[in-house]
Amino acid sequence: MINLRNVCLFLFPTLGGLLACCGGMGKGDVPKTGETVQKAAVATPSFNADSAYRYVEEQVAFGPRTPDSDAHHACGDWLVAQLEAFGAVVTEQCDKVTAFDGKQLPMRNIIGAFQPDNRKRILLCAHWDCRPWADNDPDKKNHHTPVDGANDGASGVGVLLEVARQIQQTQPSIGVDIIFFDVEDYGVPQFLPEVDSEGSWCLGSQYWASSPHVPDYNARFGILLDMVGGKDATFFYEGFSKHYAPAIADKVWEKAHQSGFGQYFPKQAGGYVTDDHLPINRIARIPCIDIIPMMVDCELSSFGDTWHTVNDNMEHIDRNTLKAVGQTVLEVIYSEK
Ligand code: AHN
Ligand code: ZN
Repeated sequence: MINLRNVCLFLFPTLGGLLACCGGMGKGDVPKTGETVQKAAVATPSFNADSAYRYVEEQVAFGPRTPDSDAHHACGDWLVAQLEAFGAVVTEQCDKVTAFDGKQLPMRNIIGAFQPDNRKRILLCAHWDCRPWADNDPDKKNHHTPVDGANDGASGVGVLLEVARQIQQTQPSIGVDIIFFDVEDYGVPQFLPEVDSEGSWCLGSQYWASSPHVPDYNARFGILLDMVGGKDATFFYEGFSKHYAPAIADKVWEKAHQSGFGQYFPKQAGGYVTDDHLPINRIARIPCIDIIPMMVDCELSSFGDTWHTVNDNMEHIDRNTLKAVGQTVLEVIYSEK
């Protein structure tokens, strides 16, 4: 599908000009006097939600990608191979990080760079690890069961893999870095209420923001995707995003509305969420927003009823939401000059 709004516009004042347009202007053609040629950004490709859905499914098929599990290792290798197959220059950041419980966890941030030499860049990110505990499950006996992370983890990564595939087919005017952060979801579980949870989330992004994969790394802005596959998700403005990156939030929500996905993106304030965009804003000092659901009518969590439960599985992934978010992100990428 061609998005007419973003197709290169040739504005001709005369019928002759119009005919020239229909005949097609050759490469070296010079517009006649009085004709205006407006160079537009690259036309936005169409985000394929079936493809994104498959990428979500493939991650979930490894099993829960909890830190240091076999599924985690295998899925990490697969993510690297996927990004490389899409033509990205891949860098891995591997190190140990210390969890709230004193455990030393192996961390593996995976970064795919498109047009690495382009100085005009944007950053897209999602976490790829799974939570080891379904501690928000209504049934207490599930609290120590790891989650499938179909929405919480795999959905954001799945959307970004499809974005990567589209970038390979249609190069945008800017460079794009896709970062899959590790160890986001090892925050203090609810069954340990006495432990201070501040700083226990987002260990991979804290690490990257303190030592980016490229010295003096910079990007115009960042977009974090977190839980972008739930049915009828509503993405209100997340509080820290509006605080640190108001212009980016406005740009993204505007693109969503222009693309026909306004129902997913109410232009209203939501709550503040500690997430991977915080270290990016506060430590790396790159304005970064978070696209994260805030559900008005959910009983178990404002992130949705499957959040940190054993129901965060493929049954609750909706292609329409993946499409709304993925197409919006593509519109943003391809409108950058
Ligand atoms: C807190 O619950 C403090 N932050 C949510 C971050 C998160 C967990 N995103 C996905 N899972
Ligand atoms: Zn989570």
